[in-house]
Amino acid sequence: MPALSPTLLHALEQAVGPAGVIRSADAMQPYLRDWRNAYRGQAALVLRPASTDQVAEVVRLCHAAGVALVPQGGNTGLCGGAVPDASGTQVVLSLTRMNAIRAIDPANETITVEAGVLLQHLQEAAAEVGRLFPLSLGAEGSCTVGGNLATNAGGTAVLRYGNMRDLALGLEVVLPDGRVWHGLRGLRKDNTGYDLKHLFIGAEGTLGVITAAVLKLFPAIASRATAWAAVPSPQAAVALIGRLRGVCGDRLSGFELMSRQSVEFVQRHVPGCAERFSQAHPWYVLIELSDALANAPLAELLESSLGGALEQGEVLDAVVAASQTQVAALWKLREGISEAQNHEGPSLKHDISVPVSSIPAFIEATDRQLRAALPGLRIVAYGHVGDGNLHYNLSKPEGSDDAAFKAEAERLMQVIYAATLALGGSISAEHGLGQAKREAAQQYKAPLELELMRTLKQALDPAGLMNPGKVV
Ligand code: FAD
Ligand code: S2G
Ligand code: ZN
Repeated sequence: MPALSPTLLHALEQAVGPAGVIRSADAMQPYLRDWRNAYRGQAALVLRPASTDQVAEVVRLCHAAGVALVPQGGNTGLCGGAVPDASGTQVVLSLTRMNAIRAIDPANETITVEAGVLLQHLQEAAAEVGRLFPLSLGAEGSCTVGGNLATNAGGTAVLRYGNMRDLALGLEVVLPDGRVWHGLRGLRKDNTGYDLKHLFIGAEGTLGVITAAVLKLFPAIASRATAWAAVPSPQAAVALIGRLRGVCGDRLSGFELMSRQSVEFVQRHVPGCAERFSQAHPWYVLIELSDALANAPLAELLESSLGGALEQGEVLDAVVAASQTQVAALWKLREGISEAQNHEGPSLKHDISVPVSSIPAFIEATDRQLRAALPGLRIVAYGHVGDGNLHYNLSKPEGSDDAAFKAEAERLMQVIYAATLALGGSISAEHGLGQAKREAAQQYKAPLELELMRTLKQALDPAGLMNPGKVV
């Protein structure tokens, strides 16, 4: 298919202005591959519009010319959803220039932001008015609000605040034909028919371009306590969640499980992540309590809860962080896993969820099957088990060949996803489907669900120009 016609190219450049056009092959490169370099593509053009009107004009022009668009935020997605295909005919639409915070309403506890605002900047803007925007994840310094909404991002505070879907009240969206849906309402109650925003949240750019959002704000955190504990098993970790929720209620704002393998990778590749205990243990949990009440006795609450767990054998060792430096070091241990995996060869990622109570059964059954399937396999199991979400990632046997390991991906994936479905779980808890899991979704989602998804796609994007090849 030919590149863009000179007429279209000129009209697009007119639409976004010289600062919004990236044409040279070199300058386009960062937009054509994902964070992990796992997905690469080609593009006819990269555009960086500065306003909703510019986005609408670009979408209208491309829709009229039959040119496909790939919306892109921070490009930290882990399913190749923001990467164009290899045809060189698609236009990447980067929202990163649309980074204005349009309004903050502390009394209504809402903030209105454009899609290109970085998650970290959103968190800072909320803090400046004495509020909290709770979404938090390892990529928060690079990912954007538009991408967070499009992937319905989760992260480490879901067990208390929910995922991005739960944090959004209103959206502004440019539809696949260029019309703008002005849905930026900051209402907690609006029962006037279908809740349209939820069509675009989690749609990964396949139903429209999110250009702005009204998001919820929460009371700022005035007290926080963080602990690192060694546990004998996933069963003990799940029992500990129950114990903590029983004692602390929704003050429990973080509960992350990490296998010994995960921690060893981080200690090997991330500076400043020393061993916490006198001996190695099979599993670790990172626990966080938080409260809007100043001087809440959270450290004492943690110490007494963990003391009881120690007596019951649910915990083998534990330390409550005594300073902000120690808190940061513990979170660095957790957030460093994603990066550390990259130094150990290909990381076959599986972002699964099962009922919290089924986490132990999933790990036990799947570990056993995989170790039989590929002796020496290194299983990097960790994540947000408070939400039943496990990052069950695989690294190659030490010293083995990358390509040979990648060739096992499909066979190992089938074992993992079959075990997930057998426990009533999902093959994608928080990262979405993108291009990485589009085929697996065809295999593992119910036919009726796939039919309904295609019906929605056909209704909203009949020309199939919005991020084709992703999700459905
Ligand atoms: P991109 O990667 O640019 O795009 C992601 C998808 O959204 C693509 O399909 C794209 O087409 C679409 N899109 C982007 N912007 C728009 C828009 N404005 N309108 C419509 N569609 C759009 N994710 C989690 O959920 N939880 C985690 O804990 C987590 N941890 C991570 C840790 C690391 C180190 C890394 C690298 C990633 C992690 N992620 C996690 C994945 C990723 O950060 C999230 O999916 C994030 O929401 C992607 O945001 P982004 O702006 O980078 O989106
Ligand atoms: C996390 C990152 C993805 C991965 O760290 O919580 O979402 O598997 C993950 O590296
Ligand atoms: Zn995660």
